[in-house]
Parts: sequence; C-alpha cells; structure tokens
Amino acid sequence: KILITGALGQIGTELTNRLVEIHGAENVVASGLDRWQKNLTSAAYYERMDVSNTQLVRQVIKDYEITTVYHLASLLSGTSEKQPLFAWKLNIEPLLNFCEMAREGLISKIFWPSSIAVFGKGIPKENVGQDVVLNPTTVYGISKMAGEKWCEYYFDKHGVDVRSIRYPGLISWKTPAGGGTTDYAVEIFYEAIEEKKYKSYITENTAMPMLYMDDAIEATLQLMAAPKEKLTVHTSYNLGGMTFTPKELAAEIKKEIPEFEISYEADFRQKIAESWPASIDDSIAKKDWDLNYTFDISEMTKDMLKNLRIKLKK
Ligand code: VAH
Repeated sequence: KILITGALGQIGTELTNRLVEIHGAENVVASGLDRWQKNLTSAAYYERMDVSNTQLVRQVIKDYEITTVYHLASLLSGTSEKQPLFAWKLNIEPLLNFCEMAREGLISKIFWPSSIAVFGKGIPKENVGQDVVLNPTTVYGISKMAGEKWCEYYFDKHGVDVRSIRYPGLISWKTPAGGGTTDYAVEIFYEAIEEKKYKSYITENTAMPMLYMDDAIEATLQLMAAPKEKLTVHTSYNLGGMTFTPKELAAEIKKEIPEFEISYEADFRQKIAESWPASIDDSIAKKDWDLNYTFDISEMTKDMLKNLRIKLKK
C-alpha cells in the first residue's frame, strides 16, 4: 500500500485523489495531523499521525504493509521563519526516519518535496541550472537543502530509492496553501472573486517560478513511475513551470474580471521572494523522465476562477 503524510495539505489532498484514481482507494493510506477530518480525503484508510512520532509511523508502516511513502508533511517558508527550531525538526527528522526504514527494507520507495527555496545568493536570477551552488537564506530553504543531501546520501550509500522535485510556487483551488511566500498567487484568486481587489504582499515586478497544481501532480507521478536507472539526479529535480510577476497575474485576472484592482504592500515575505530565482532550467527532468506542462498562465487563471466560483458559490 501507499502512505501519504500531509495528506490534507495543498499538495497532499490532490496527490491522494490521483493515487486513489490510479491505484484504488484500498491501496492508499492518508495521514495528517491538524485540520484532521475523515471525510476530507478520498483514501480508504485514514491515520491521524504526527510524523515526528517515529514509533507510531513505524507501526502504521507495518500494520498496512506500506511499500511507497509520499512524505509531504512540512512547514512552508513563511511559517518556518517564525518557528525555526520546530521547522527544522519537522522538515528533516521524519524524512531521515523514512530513509532509515528504506535502508532497513521496511519500505521500498519514497517521494519527498524540495523547493526552489534551496537557491539563494550568488547565482543568476534567470534559468537557474540543476547543479548550481545552493545558498539558501531561509529556515525552510536550509531544511530543504539538508533534506536533499540526505536523499543523495541514502541513495549513494544504501541504494535507497528516494525521489524528489524542487517545486516552484504551487497554485490550486481545492485546498488553501499554508504559510508559503508564493501563496499570494493563490489568495489573489479568492479575493478577486470575493472583493474584486487584492493587496499583494509581494511587489508588482517580483517574478517567481510558479506551477498549476494539476501539472505539479502529474510531474510527481511521472517521476515516481520512471524506471530507476533513468534517473540521474539524486538530490532533487529542478522543476520550473512558468514565471510571472504579481502585475502579470493581475492582468490575466482582469481579462476575466475587468473591475479587478491590485495594490501592493510588501511584508517580510518580499525579502524571501527576492532571494529566490525568477526562472528555472528544468531540462534534465525533461530528459530523464519526460516532464511536460499543460497549463500556461491564462489557462490556469481561467481554471482557477471557474472552479473557485463553484467552490465559493459566487
Ligand atoms: C513556499 N509555496 O512559498 C512554497 C514553495 C517555492 C515556494 O516552497 O514556501
């Protein structure tokens, strides 16, 4: 069976749904902590599980005969800055625990999300490559860089099949994100429908790599389905998606909601955004496992507004 941690999160909710579609609900065990309610997931099994509780995690793995783990539970960049020690513990120790279980042969495959937050100072802003120096300046970025190195260590030393993607900012409508820097690009859609205006905490010309959730989920499934011997990256694959600024996104929304107005008031997350690249070179993922995208900024905008209007009953 497959275990998903963070199964009620922004990625977890949608990944669970797709894994249920592909493998059947019977083969999917969802687990989560806060915001836990059984009816919020499509998996056949639910475990209220704190991923930091090693004994409980090992018990769940044994009870359900789990072979593959999608370990998504984590604190995002904004939240991590506010609780560095807790963020470090939560973002690293459970990953190490799953790598140890794979080394012992208890599980055979792991997916773990990294982020473009691993990039920092001293590299070009545009088209950042797979192997540039990682110089993160945030708690979140430091934890993701360390996590990537642990993935590579367990692959090199013990042949552990742990696979990872450096996600850009992810945009979706099913489940709100929690505490990310790129989440202005999610909030803006809710407010465009509810208020016809949005005050962005990221300034108008700050470009960041972004991706629609449907494309992020398909990329994740493609990486996990790829033959092991085709994979040349054992830290985490660059994934660039599309690049846009708040101003460009607002212009797309205005095509659908002409009276929409955006204003700007930077907060602490502006500095985090400025430390990240504006665009990413993901040619290695395209070569190793045929990464491709479906949604561009205008298709994403239309899909977000269409689905959010239904969800918000507007
Ligand atoms: C965040 N959405 O903002 C996450 C992501 C690249 C950004 O890691 O923290």
